[in-house]
Amino acid sequence: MLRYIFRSKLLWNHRYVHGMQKINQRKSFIDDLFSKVNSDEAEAQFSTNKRDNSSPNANADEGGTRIQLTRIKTDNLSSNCNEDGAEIQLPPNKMWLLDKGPPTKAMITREEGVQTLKEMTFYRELESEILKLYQKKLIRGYCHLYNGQEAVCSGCVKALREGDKVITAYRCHMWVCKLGTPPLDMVAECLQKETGNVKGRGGSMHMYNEKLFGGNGIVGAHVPLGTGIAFAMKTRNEKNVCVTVFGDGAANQGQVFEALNLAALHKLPIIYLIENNQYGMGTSISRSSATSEYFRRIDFVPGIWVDGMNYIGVRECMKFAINHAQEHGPIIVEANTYRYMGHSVSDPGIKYRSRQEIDHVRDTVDPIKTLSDILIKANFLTPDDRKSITEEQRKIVKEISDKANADKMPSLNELCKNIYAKPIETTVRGTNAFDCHDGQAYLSLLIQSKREM
Ligand SMILES: Cc1ncc(C[n+]2csc(CCOP(=O)(O)OP(=O)(O)O)c2C)c(N)n1
Ligand SMILES: [Mg+2]
Repeated sequence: MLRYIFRSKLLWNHRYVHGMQKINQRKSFIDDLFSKVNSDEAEAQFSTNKRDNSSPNANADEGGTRIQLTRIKTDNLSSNCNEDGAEIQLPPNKMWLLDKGPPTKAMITREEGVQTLKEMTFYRELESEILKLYQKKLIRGYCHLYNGQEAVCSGCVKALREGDKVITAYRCHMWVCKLGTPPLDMVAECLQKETGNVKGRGGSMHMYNEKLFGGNGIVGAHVPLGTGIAFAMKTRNEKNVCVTVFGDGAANQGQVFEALNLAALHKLPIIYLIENNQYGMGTSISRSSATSEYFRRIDFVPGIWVDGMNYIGVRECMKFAINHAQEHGPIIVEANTYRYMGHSVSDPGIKYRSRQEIDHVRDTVDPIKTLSDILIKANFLTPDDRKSITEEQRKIVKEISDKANADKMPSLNELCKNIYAKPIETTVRGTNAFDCHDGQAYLSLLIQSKREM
């Protein structure tokens, strides 16, 4: 029934846009979509972007963005389990300038699987809590949520070795925590409390720790920085890599190509990890990019496309990429993923795409669902366990949120520290940076100084 309503709605919208002539073509496309999604080896394609009718890209010839997300095969899973864990057949990676790629099969143990499921559930719940804090006006300024992309961060961080570094853009909450900052400090930073990761100075976009060089707000600008980190590693003869994470939108920046050139020239130990979440703000990849095959955009740096909704696939791909970068130099990894929320908390996220599109991705290839399906099929988990994990993580998140919220804001004196290496004069013409907030006091000071003149 749902399938029928959904299909009718899409056909109805389409009638206005393209006319009757294309309906038959569209109908068979949607049938095709569902028949693929219903099978485990499905490649879920979706095409509903409302504003994409004018796209010059051939990808959009069905009237919208075509989102390609892959589901993992779980049919024979229970028979592929032993005491070491379950063996998973991974969807094939696409490759560029590489003879060999990541393995097509990989193991996951019960312990790792359940732990990762808890962790991804935790961050999904935590981001949703952060949205609530923003809606209550407790978080101010920019705030970008990661819901839907969890498997990319989890899989990547699992593959890192001691000493490897990461730099990312502003969608950094999960990254900063996974790389060592306690979630309480991250939430406190979003709330700009003195207990926050950078003592309330940075907010949601600017957080750091020993392994993470930020949280960076300017699109693409951290890509040369990541390249510099890899350059430092190489010059110091350290046997480590820098994972430089950026989006599909940032991938079109000129400085990215300059960085790629330098990285290839110097054979730097760097992985350019592109989180292709299908949109840069309200613009879909088919409208922004002449080719959306980000992993093969440049003919002197190899690349791999990986299903970014599948933790195990990302983990294996990143292990391969790390070895490659260490041995041979730069490599691009494009993780195909999806963001459920709007671009930032102030974007409802449904003006440039439909709710059906979001629901469809959530229902078919969600990374948490994908992993829990695998664990259930492997008999590592029951559906009831799955429910209790969500409840348990929700409780932990609420405790963290309440605790962070009860912390103090930094004092004004504290806030102005460390802006200049040498503190500026505190008093200038009888006033200072803090006394001007009271308009009346400022005015009387002004009047008095005029009288004295
Ligand atoms: C140099 C620069 N241009 C524009 C912006 C505004 N802006 C912020 S995020 C964004 C889209 C980036 O999209 P993408 O790289 O795909 O990352 P995502 O938000 O999807 O994670 C834009 C244009 C900016 N912050 N910096
Ligand atoms: Mg994007």
